[in-house]
Amino acid sequence: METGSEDRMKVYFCGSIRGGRDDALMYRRIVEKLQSYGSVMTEHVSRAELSDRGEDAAAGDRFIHDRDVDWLRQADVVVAEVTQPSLGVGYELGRAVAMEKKTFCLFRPSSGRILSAMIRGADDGEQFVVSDYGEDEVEEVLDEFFCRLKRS
Ligand code: 6IA
Repeated sequence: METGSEDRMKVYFCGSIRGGRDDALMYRRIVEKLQSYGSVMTEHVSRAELSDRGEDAAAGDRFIHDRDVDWLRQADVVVAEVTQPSLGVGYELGRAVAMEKKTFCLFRPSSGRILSAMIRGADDGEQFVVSDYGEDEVEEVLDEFFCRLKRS
């Protein structure tokens, strides 16, 4: 049975904004799946209408930074799509490690890119996990991660 929204797992999702919006549709799919496990604090990252300028007339960069770091602090789990390189996502992942958050990174080798050693090399198989996936299997890979998370 679903409990009140305050009891739901808080998921912090990271995806490129100013690093480039090529994977915005994949972010949408990931966020939709994540919403079946808990409440996604950074749902805006997956908005198709958000451009790589990532501008918000009402909020300056300091506001965005401070609010996001605060959300990160409150998160139960961090999920990042890391195929499109993004300074902001790399920064969030570094902060997540420092905060000892359970973190799951998703990378698509079919992009032809090679993931940064600082992300791939941070995989410890438990607290920080990097998983390669193909376009068709993202929901399945997320299911496996959250299944393991529930058991731990
Ligand atoms: O360096 P990047 O812009 O690619 O960094 C992207 C990451 O930083 C995302 O995972 C976000 O959590 C965070 N981030 C960067 N810019 C914003 C932002 N801009 N709003 C929220 N989080 C951000 C304003 C967008 C607004 C119009 C909805």
